[in-house]
Formats: sequence, C-alpha cells, structure tokens
Amino acid sequence: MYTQAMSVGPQDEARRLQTAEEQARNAAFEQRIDDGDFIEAKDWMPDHYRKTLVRQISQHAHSEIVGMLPEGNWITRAPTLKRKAILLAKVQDEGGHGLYLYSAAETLGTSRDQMLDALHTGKAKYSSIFNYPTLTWADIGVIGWLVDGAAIMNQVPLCRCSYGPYARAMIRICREESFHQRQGYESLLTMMRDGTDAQKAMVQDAVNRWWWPSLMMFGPADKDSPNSEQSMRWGIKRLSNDELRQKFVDATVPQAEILGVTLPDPQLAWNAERDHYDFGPIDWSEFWRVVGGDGPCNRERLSARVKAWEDGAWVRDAALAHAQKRATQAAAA
Ligand code: BYC
Repeated sequence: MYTQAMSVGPQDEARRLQTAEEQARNAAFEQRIDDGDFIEAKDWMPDHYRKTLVRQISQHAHSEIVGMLPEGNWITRAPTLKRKAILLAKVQDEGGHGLYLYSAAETLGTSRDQMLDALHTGKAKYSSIFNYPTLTWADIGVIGWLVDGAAIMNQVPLCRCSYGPYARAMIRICREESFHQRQGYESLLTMMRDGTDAQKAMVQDAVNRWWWPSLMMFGPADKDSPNSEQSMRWGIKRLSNDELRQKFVDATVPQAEILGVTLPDPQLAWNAERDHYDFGPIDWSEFWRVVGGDGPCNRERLSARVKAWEDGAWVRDAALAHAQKRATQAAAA
C-alpha cells in the first residue's frame, strides 16, 4: 500500500507534464503582458484573468444600462427642446455603451443572458453612484460634470487595458463620455451665469449631494481593494483607485471655481508639498451600504431593470422568430 502511494503511474506523469505545460503557458502569457501586447479573445489566458475581466466588464456594462434610469427620469421634464435632445442622445449613448461592453464580455465565453440574469437576481454589482436619486434638473448637469467626469478619469486608462476587445470598446465610449461631461458642465455654467438665485441654489444643492458619491465611484481605498494588485499586474487596471480619485479631485476643483460653486468638504485644500489637493475622509460605511444593496434607490433601480427585461420579452421573441424564419428561407433557397 505504501509503495503504491509512492508510485508514479502514467496518470501522475500526465498531471506532472500538464503542470509543466501550464507553467510554460502561464509564463508566456505573463511575458506578453510585460511586453504590453494585447490579449485577444482566442488567445490562451489564465482562468483568473478571464474571470476578472468578465466581472469587471459585466459590472461596467450593468452600470451603463442602470445609469440610464436616473437621467431617463428627466427626459420628459427637460426645460428646453435643446436640453431634451441632448439628454435623449446621452441616455441613448449609455445604452450603446452597455451593448459594446456586453459584447466585449461575451468574447470571454459568458452569455449576455447569464450576465443579465446575475444583474436581475441581485448577484452582480453595478456602480454605487446610480443608487442615488435625481431630485432636480440641476442633478442632470451635475451627473454630466461629476459622474461622467469621474467615469472618464477612470475609463481613459482602460483604453490601454491588456484585453483587446475591452480596450477597443473603451476608445469609443470615452469619446462619447467626453461629450457627456461637457454638456453637463455647460448646462451648469448656463444656470450659474444666467440663472435666478433659486437656480443657482439648486445647482449648489445638487453639487453637495453628488460630490461624495462621485468620489466613491473610484472604489475602495487601495489598501482595502482586494482586486487591484492582480488587476494592475495584468494591465487590466493601469492606475489605482486612489490615484484616479486624486486625479479627479485635482482636475475638478478648478472647474468648481470657474462655475462658482463650493465643494462640500471643509478639508479640501491645495497642498504645495504634494502638488495635489488634500481632501477629507470618505464615508466608507455609506459606500459599502450602497454597494450591499441598501442605498436610497437600489430596489427601485433593480425593479425598473427587471420590468424593462420582462416587458421587452416579446421584442426578443419576435426578433428570434424573424431571424429563424430568414435562416430557414435562406437554407431553402
Ligand atoms: N460601485 O477591489 P476593488 C458610468 C466593488 S459607468 C459598486 O477595488 P476593482 C456612467 C468591486 O466591484 C461607471 N461596486 O474592485 C454610466 C469589488 O467587488 P467584487 C462604471 C464597487 O474591480 C451611465 C469590490 O467593490 N465604471 O460612469 O479592482 C451614465 C472591491 O473593489 C465600486 C466602471 O465600471 C463602485 N463604485 O475596481 C453616466 C469602470 N467600486 O466584484 C456614467 C470599470 C468597487 O470583488 N471598472 N466596487 O465583488 C473599474 O474600473 C473597476 O471595476 C473599479 C473597481 C475601479 C470600479
């Protein structure tokens, strides 16, 4: 019995060889990452790399389509035809971003139905920011300025992500996000320059409510971010959560000064030694509560998504039936 346990049979030998082969594949993969190569859908990749990408890209896709909801609320109430047309285009863009991202995630072998099922059953995450309500028209401008501004800061480095299909989707998304940020800023500038006192106060109130949640978009502090180290090692993330948050604060403070709004942080101050703005502590308990499903609008957002999915079932059925009919006709011709 003892000798049997010690013996190296053909199966053990195969396992040992497979391990050596796997090690070589892993080393070749790591080398490609170090060389800055793009990894493509058909290339070999470690399971953990694939899972990390599916997690991040699908969460990102969910954020885009859930992100349509708070803004969609205001399409019927936009103050002018011009603002309505801009908002319609923006919300439609977010839907498009979701579709590019679901397609990019599908190249990794996960179906769209699986990803959407995870969203609808509350298993998948989406950005915490979309669990806050849009109470006034100024919120729409502030979402463009701060939320899309934070999104661009986070997403421009993703254009250099090591996974080719994600990186290419991000290039187009970032171009559109840039228009989103500018339209938001311009709408706020109009209210702050030409608006009534009540409108100016409305902008300030919206800034007060969205500032901290926007800083939370970048994710937990680096020391509490379980995925960052490996994702940065693989070139999925190029800059850390804290680095991006700092870049966002540095870029946004001067914009707030031009707008004439204050940011709701008494500790916000230029630090010449660091060459950056210092800012106050983030309420991480609020962040984790919202991520955990208990934010102001989590239930409303999820039920709106589930309803849209259920109400759209007949469209999906009709499209499938039509595609099948065409395929049958083509086969018979
Ligand atoms: N909200 O280890 P960490 C948009 C989760 S769309 C919720 O740092 P990672 C827009 C994180 O998933 C904006 N959850 O994670 C759309 C992880 O949980 P799991 C969306 C968050 O992945 C429409 C755990 O916390 N942008 O802007 O290394 C209209 C630990 O975090 C959040 C993207 O998705 C959060 N804020 O880094 C307008 C960009 N933060 O999965 C605008 C792509 C963290 O381990 N994603 N978590 O259970 C990323 O860059 C990264 O995934 C993150 C997080 C920086 C967000």
